[in-house]
Amino acid sequence: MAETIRIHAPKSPYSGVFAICCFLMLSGPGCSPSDDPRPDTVAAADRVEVDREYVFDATMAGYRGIEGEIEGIVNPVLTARLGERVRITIINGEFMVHDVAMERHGVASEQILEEGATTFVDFVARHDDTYFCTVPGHRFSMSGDFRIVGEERVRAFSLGTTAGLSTSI
Ligand SMILES: [Cu+2]
Repeated sequence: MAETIRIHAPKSPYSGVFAICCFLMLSGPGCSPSDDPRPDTVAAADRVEVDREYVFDATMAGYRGIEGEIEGIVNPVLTARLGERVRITIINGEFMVHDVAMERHGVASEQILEEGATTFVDFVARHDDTYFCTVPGHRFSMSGDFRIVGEERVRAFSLGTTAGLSTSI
């Protein structure tokens, strides 16, 4: 049926769109799983676009970067430009309660317990800050700096492990 529409109404700029819409409507429910077990709020938040995302393996030894320029670095300095939407995602590296919170931005993730569980915190970068685990006794080893950087500033890396890199700030 959709093919008939395309062939007999080729001059209308809308016919193609209409055919595509029909196709999507017909094929949509079949392909996309609609039985997402997560609550709507989490699923919706998950789909929010962010400008910058950092991913950590979280253990009592600290937040260890998993991807990008923070890979392998424990409690690295995170950076963002003013106004950017930032996400910090943590993956639990052990069976212990952890979370991640921003002291000044005033946001905190949910707490996770199981190894391999994941959660995140989203915020708009407004000022320098500190990220940390709110579980009592954890902040000592699980915290790091978050810094706003400008156009002229090279992204800061970690405090210790990349001290050899020449980052001009
Ligand atoms: Cu913790």
